[in-house]
Amino acid sequence: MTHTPAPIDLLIVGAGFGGLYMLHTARQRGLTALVVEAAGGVGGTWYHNRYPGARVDIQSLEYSFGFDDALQQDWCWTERYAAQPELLAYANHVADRYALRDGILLDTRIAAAHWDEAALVWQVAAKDGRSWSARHLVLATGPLSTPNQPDFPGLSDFKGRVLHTAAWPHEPVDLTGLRVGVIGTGSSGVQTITTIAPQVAQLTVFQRTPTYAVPAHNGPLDKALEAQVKADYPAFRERNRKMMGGFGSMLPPNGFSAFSVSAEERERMFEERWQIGGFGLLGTFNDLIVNPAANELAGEFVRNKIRSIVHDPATAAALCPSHPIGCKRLCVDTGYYATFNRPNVRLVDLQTTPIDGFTATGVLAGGEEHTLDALILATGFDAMTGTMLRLDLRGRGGRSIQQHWRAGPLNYLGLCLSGFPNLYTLTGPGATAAFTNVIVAIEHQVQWIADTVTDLDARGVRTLEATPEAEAAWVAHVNAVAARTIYLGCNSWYLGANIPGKPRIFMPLFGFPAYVQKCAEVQQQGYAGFSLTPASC
Ligand code: NA7
Repeated sequence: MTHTPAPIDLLIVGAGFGGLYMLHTARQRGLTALVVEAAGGVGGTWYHNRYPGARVDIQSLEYSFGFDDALQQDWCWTERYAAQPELLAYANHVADRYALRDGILLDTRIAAAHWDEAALVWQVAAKDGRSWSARHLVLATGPLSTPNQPDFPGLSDFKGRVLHTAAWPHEPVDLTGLRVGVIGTGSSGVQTITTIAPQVAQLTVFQRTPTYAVPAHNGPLDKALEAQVKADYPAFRERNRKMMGGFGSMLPPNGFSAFSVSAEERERMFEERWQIGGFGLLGTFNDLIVNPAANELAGEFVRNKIRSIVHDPATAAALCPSHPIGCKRLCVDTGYYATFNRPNVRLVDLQTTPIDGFTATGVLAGGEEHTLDALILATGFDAMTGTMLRLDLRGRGGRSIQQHWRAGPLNYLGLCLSGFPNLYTLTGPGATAAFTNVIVAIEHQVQWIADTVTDLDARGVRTLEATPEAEAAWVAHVNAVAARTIYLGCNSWYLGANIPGKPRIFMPLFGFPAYVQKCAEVQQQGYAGFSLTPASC
């Protein structure tokens, strides 16, 4: 692979929130850095996911950068939960505000990155043939960035339009008056379904697994709340950083068991949080995520809501999930279940009537043809590893990432890989990002990487590489933490279970504060679990 002679300090792949903040931080530390981004603009998730109704499921006052008080004071969100266009505008504002654009190469897809053992640098090549060498490589490629396109046999027979929520066209898509099908009822499906139902002539929802959805109670941002938060934003951020998920200090979890109160009191407390909306329902009691019996009480509370909202008992029954609540990421909705009361909306339960095939004009399921003009795939992502595994990424001795991750994504601290020196994964497997307010997770990991690079430079250390022992112990730790929760109780993307053939390893770590503490300890201990190459080698 050819390369430019002078290595840059950091090559960063991806210009989402992670890549933007990594670039800004690197520059602040006096490091040279370049972001290479495949898309035509910055924003990552919020650049690609332009489907109807796309919005964040963590409150905007929390789902935003906290590293600069001037930024958080100046920026004004319009809604409690920002919609995709506003989030994309925010990403662009960050790029402009910190003059980042001259360090970002758009429309350029990285194809390969090979560790050069002689020069101790990464040789990185783009698909278009351009190449760079870099002392450190940061994969800010996002945990949910490679759309899952299931292999539906016969789909090409369908002559209507096929869209994927995560690769939505940039030009307006007018579904008015059309017969539309949606496959998938995760967060993207739920948001799409509720938004398009009033516009389309007929909506057919193909559901494989029913979903738990709690109300967002979205609306214009409460100005009094905004003023209150902005009056001491740094302390608000600090409180959030102490929360398990890096958010939620406005509605902290209760510190007692679901079994410590009477059935009436329990119901009242669930109801109180249902009325507030959002993920806080899972904090009604302190054992909902760790005790299956307690979890079942919360699940039954939501199922009772479904039965009370949905008029047709058969449809309500089909919409009721049986897996533990929270095991798949909870959806935060705006009238999802009530949508099934509309006369133009029909639920097809793929558990009882699986998809048999496609015709030119529709989907065949359960011996019936569902006639469609357009089909929307809301089928999620090859999460956490999919984007990295599509790179020609080779570490020491030419070992590929595909070989290294054959049995699952080995990593240390959710940041580094043995055999891949000076490589960092942002929001990757082994880190807390999937369970955390991702911007808070990004800020922490970026600071850790920047601290590490500057510290190693000061000490004359040229390479940092996780040991295989530390890596194995870390993956075991992540899975042991998950085993103490309800998270192993369903087929989620956390477990790789949504992709046929993907190794079943629990990928995200639960618990942000303990993770932050562990990462700090590793630094304080002189990079315990890493081997370091001094400058003389
Ligand atoms: P998700 O949450 O992975 O949801 C994908 C949905 O698509 C889910 O209902 C899947 O059913 C369904 N799916 C996937 N493959 C198939 C096939 N082959 N047949 C039928 N149905 C299928 O992705 P989202 O984009 O909604 O959300 C991803 C994250 O973004 C979310 O967790 C938030 O963090 C934001 P399954 O449940 O696998 O049976």
